[in-house]
Amino acid sequence: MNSNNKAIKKKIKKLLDNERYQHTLGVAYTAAALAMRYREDPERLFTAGLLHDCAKNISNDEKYALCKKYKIALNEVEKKAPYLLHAKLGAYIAEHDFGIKDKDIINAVRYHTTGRPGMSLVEKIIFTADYIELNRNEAPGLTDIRELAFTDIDLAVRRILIDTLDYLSKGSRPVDPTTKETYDYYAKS
Ligand code: DGI
Ligand code: FE
Ligand code: FE
Repeated sequence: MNSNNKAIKKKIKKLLDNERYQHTLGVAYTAAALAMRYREDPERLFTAGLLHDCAKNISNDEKYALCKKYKIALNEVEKKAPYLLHAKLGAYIAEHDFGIKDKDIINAVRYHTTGRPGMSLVEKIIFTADYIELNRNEAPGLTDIRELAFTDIDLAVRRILIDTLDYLSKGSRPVDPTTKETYDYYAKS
């Protein structure tokens, strides 16, 4: 691990509770492994993995206050579902508090929950690693999705979106418009 990632890891440990930190390390190492598989830069993906949930342990009130302070625009679903905010807010924190300049890393944090149409490889890897890392063990079909992640990342993304929309349709949580657009782009038909 390079010194930059060592420093980010230290800082992230202080921002997160232990469970979230263990998940974060799982995402970072899984993303680095996927980077090796797809000939991306593993250090770069490790950074994105470390940062993806950096805003997760901020309270809902504080998240809304920070979005207002940083002038981050919220859609109607985000106004009602504060847990979705950690992605957008995390991207801001990654850029401004951690000094990340790599737009791909910032977008990977920003879209890790909803995905977006036309994701880059870096974004697809974080989206997928978040779903399959070792501490995740509730989603159905994980064995298949984990294999797919290392054989065809686009098929993995497609399958995760189908399963996520299916899961959301069975609950009462509102679906973010970006999640729907991502589903239409990667999984419809
Ligand atoms: O922060 P994590 O828990 O590591 O993971 P995450 O940021 O991907 O959040 C995962 C949850 O987000 C999962 O339960 C599915 C849910 N989710 C994804 N898209 C949407 C969504 N929830 C709502 N309400 N609306 C969405 O569009
Ligand atoms: Fe998250
Ligand atoms: Fe996560």
